[in-house]
This record gives sequence, C-alpha cells and structure tokens, in this order.
Amino acid sequence: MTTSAQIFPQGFLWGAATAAYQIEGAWDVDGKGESIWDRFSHTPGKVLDNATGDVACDHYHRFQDDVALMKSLGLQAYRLSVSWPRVLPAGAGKANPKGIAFYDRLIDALLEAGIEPFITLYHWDLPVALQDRGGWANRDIAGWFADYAALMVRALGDRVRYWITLNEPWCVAFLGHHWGVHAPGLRDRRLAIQVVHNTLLSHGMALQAIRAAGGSRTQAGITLNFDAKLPATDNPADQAAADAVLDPNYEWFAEPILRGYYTPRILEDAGPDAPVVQPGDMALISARNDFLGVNYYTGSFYRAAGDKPEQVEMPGTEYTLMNWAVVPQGLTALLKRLSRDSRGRLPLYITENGCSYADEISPDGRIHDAKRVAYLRAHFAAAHEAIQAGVDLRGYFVWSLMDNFEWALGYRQWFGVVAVDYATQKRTIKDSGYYLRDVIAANRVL
Ligand code: IFM
Repeated sequence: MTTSAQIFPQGFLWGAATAAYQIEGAWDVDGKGESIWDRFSHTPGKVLDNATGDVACDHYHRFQDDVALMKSLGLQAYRLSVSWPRVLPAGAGKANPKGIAFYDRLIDALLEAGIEPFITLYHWDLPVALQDRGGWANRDIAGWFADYAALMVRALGDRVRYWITLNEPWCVAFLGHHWGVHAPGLRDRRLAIQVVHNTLLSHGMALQAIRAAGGSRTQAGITLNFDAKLPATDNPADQAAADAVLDPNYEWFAEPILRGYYTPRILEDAGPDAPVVQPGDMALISARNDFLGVNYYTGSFYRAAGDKPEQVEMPGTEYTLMNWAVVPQGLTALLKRLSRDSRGRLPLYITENGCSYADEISPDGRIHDAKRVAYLRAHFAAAHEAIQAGVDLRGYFVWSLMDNFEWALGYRQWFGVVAVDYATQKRTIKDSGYYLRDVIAANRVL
C-alpha cells in the first residue's frame, strides 16, 4: 500500500539489471568463444521465432550510449553479467584480452558516470567447451568456476566491489537440465538435481576465490530466484497450508546456503534422484555471504482443503504478459522470511524485480506503460514495508534496464524501463523509466 512519506534509508542503492547474453550481441566478435545459449538459440525450434542473442541490444558496441542513458535516469548502481566465453573462450586456460578489455571499458564508463557496478559472474551463458566436458553436471565445474571468478576479480576487483557468483541456479538446474527449455536443453531429473548441488558447490568455491583475489572492501554473494507462497486468508489453517507446499527454490538453494542442509522433505521428494554430496560440501556451501541477491516477480495463494494445501486464484488478481500474478505482498513476506532465517545478519539486495507487458508507442512518441509503473510502485512499497519491519534491505535493481532477449521467449516479452527498437537499436525511455528516475531522486515511493 502506498502511504505518505515512504522514504528509503540513506544510502539505499537504486539501480537496474541486465545480463550479458540478453543484451550484448557480438556473439562471435573479438575472440569470444561459443556459449551454450549461442548453440541452443542457433538450433531451430528451441527459441520462439528462432530468435537469437547474436545482436540483441548490440550493447557490446553501444555500451557508452547505454551508460549515458543510465546516468540520465540517475541510476546509482548497475547489475551486469560477464559472458564467461567472452573472457575465457575455452572456459578455462587462456584468457581473451579483448573480452576482458570490453568489461574494463564498461566498468570505467560506469564509474565515470558515478554508477556502482554489481557484477554477476554466471547468468547462464556457459562456454560450450565446458558443456562438452559435462558442464554443470560435472563436479569439476566448481574449480573451473572459481578460476574464472579469480580471473575477473584480478582484472576488475580494483574498481568493482560487489560480486555475485551465480544468477538463479534454480533455472540453471531445472529449466536447463530437467525441462530442457533453456540451454543446454537436457531432460534428466537426476542430472538436474546434481546440477543443483554443483552450482552451490561452485558458489562456495567462488566465494573463497573472490575473497582471496579481492581487497578488503570486496562484497560477495549469490542471487537466488523466489516466488512467494501465501495463505489465501489470515486463517492459521491456510497459513499452515501455504507452509506445507514444497518450495524447491527455497529448499534447494536458500536452506543449504543459510543453514547448511537440504530439507528432509525436499530430499524425500527427490527420492533416488537426490544429489551426491561429499564430506565438507555443505560447510563450503553455507560459508558466510556478504549479501544475498533476491529476484522476485510473483507469488501464489493456498488454502487448507482437508489435510492438503490447495492453490486458489484470488479474485481481481492482475497478470503480466508472462502470465505471472502480480503479488507485491509476497515480496514483503519473502524478505521478512529471509531476514528471519538468516537471523537478520545477511544484508539483502533485490537484484531483480519487474514485469513484462506489451508496450505501445503513443502518437506523442512516448510509451505510457502505466501497468509497469503500477507494478513497480506496488513492489517498491512492499520493499519499504519490509524495511520498516526491520529487514536489512540495502538496494533495489529493476529488471530490466531495457527490453532484451527473454531466453526461450525471444523478443516477445518486454521487461525494460527503456524500450529498444531492434531494427534501429533506438532506445526510448518509457514512463516507467521516468518514474524510476523520479523515485531514485526522491529516495521514496512516489
Ligand atoms: O530475463 C530473466 C532474467 O534473465 C533472469 N530472471 C528473470 C528474468 C525475467 O524472466
């Protein structure tokens, strides 16, 4: 709910997020290696319209203009990801100086514009050379990933303070290896659950590598995606029903990171597909993070039906173009839960939140995306409510800075606060972009 004076704490960081494969383009330029998303999108039938990220927003060639755009919006922080095969074409071994030079220039441009960079090391574009060696299903990836992390921190750590190891490992494991709708397109539940464990292990090893290569100011964490499972009413039986719903995002990822174990019920659900865990793994996985990145888009509601939870539709619920229910109160609940489960000791950042709607350019040349503005306003207010309740929330990155390649859905989803005309690469700030600019300037919900 929007009330008067929803002011955020001083120093609260406002930003926007993107990911390399979704915006960079330049897929085979300057010595870049092939990624699993290059291979997947070049395989007919895998992506809607057979769209690819070959050009995307051509950010590789236009980053200076894009940084100027960020500055014009008053962004205080920008979350980007590094393309692993751009800097290490074979995934390991010899680095590509031109690839590193690109990120070097980008970071300098951001700093010059007064924008704090947050780097995600893995946002889904694994080098094909490593996929050929088993990719995330091979436990050795933890070492490859840690070496890559160290390389990047050595290259940029003098200027970049915030490092995020992986983005949404749930998607890596299940969308990529169980349902096959994301690269590498495998359909094997057992493999997917082993990937869960291997991504977590990789995170743990990378944390150590980042800290060893970085300075004392270095902050390292991971970004997880969540949805909220809420009770349909205040009735305690409905709350119990919501709590009884298996929550794979939370139980496969947040629980092991925060508490060092997989919940018995998620292991029971995995049955014979439960991951192989070696001695020492869980200690590595639950090592202290400097912060946790939270990606939140949607939630669902449950009521008690006999002794089983039943999902219910709440009357009047709004849905985005992704068919995701708009549930801002789920963000408040999630942030409070994470704060409680980490005993208030883990600073949180919302590293992604936003919505896709089909936009229209109006005759005045503007994009009046009132629904996106309403979505953001409601979620900003929900985040503010969590802070009021004592949650240590430090910043908020809107997904996304600009429209981009939405994975298997190609270019038919629009999450940006800036529109991109892919034919001309013209950027147009939407009303939501101006709204974000004004919120940042006021540091309060408007
Ligand atoms: O576009 C994605 C992003 O890459 C990861 N989080 C969810 C976004 C919207 O689907």
